[in-house]
Amino acid sequence: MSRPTVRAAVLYPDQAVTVTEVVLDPPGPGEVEVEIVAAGVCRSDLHAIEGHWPVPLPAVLGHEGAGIVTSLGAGVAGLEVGDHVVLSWVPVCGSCRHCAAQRPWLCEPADELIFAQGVLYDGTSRWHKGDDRLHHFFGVSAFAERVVVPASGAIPIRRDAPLDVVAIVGCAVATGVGAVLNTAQVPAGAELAVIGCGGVGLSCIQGARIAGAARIVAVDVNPAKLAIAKALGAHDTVDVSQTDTATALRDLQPAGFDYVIDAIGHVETTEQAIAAIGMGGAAVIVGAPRAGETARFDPLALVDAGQRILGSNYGSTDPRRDFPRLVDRYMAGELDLDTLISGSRPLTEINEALKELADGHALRTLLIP
Ligand code: COD
Ligand code: ZN
Repeated sequence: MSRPTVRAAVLYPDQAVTVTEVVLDPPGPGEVEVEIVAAGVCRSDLHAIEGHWPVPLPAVLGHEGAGIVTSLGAGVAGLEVGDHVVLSWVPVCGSCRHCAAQRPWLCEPADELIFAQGVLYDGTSRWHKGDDRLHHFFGVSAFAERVVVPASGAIPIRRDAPLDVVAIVGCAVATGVGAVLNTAQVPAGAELAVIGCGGVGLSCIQGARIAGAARIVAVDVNPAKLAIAKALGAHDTVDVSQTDTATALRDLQPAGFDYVIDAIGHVETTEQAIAAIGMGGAAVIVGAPRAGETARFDPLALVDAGQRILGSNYGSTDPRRDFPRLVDRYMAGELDLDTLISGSRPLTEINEALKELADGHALRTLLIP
């Protein structure tokens, strides 16, 4: 009997992304199969293509998506065929020390197997092309018609939410809103700046608006992104295409900010974020640099001013707790997801979608299989 194939976007070691028919094995114990309704294109997909991080290749790309459960592997509890799910790129083991300590975003086996090796929990992959094994990407591989993921990575949400909108909850929105509400726990009245207004940075701005921040300053090099930041709740915007970010932020707020979020992850933007915090402030590092890069800061100033540098991994998100809440906020009109979605394309146009993100024309493009 021939094995079932699905259309998927594969990143090959020569860094070409090709949409092709691949074999998807059925879900094993503790896994589920999901039919993808929509998948968002994130800057981290570009990082993988550009080789900034070590990623096992070839791999079926994509880490932000939503769909409908089509089949359950043995022993899966808490999910049913037909459930609407948003996919999580930290499909937790549920029993390591970080999971036990309610820090599922730091799940150790997810890091060691799912990220580092591009396989599922039994150490193997469900993806094949001919005799070759393809890897999973971030345990999601959303750029495909159907996927197999650990059941802990398929988060059930209410059925009246549009799957082709809430798909972006799984990365951009969880990462950005979570950095503000979970990692930094920004209180009402705080003064805050966000460097970088892509899908993630704009989600930070929305998190700050929800938290009741008294001042939200958006920083970008792209005026179009700054206009969207303003519409989503920024009180002030700073175009740093011709000026230094740290100086511009000091001019705007000489005493420094309570929180400055780096939603880009260049060494310079991380250093700028740390330089722009005030007494008792915190820099929240959301964007990740290329593997091996290091940033500099003045430890004496940090100690004198009682400041903190916080790394925010996945917005310190507990997907089972936070995804349904984020979807509820969208449905209640408290969180704008529609503005973050700049367009949609068929999966076959993935390279066009990647290009429009790289050249700054897109925010989130949805790929529809
Ligand atoms: N100064 C100000 N703004 C800048 C600068 C600069 N020097 N350079 C670029 N920008 C702006 C761009 O104009 C753009 O608006 C924005 O920064 C970047 O937006 P996107 O849409 O390209 O990026 P996002 O929002 O999709 O992703 C940003 C991340 C920082 C999350 C991502 O790149 C990253 O580093 N991820 C690693 C951390 C992580 O959580 N990874 C896992 C999944 S995302
Ligand atoms: Zn992402």
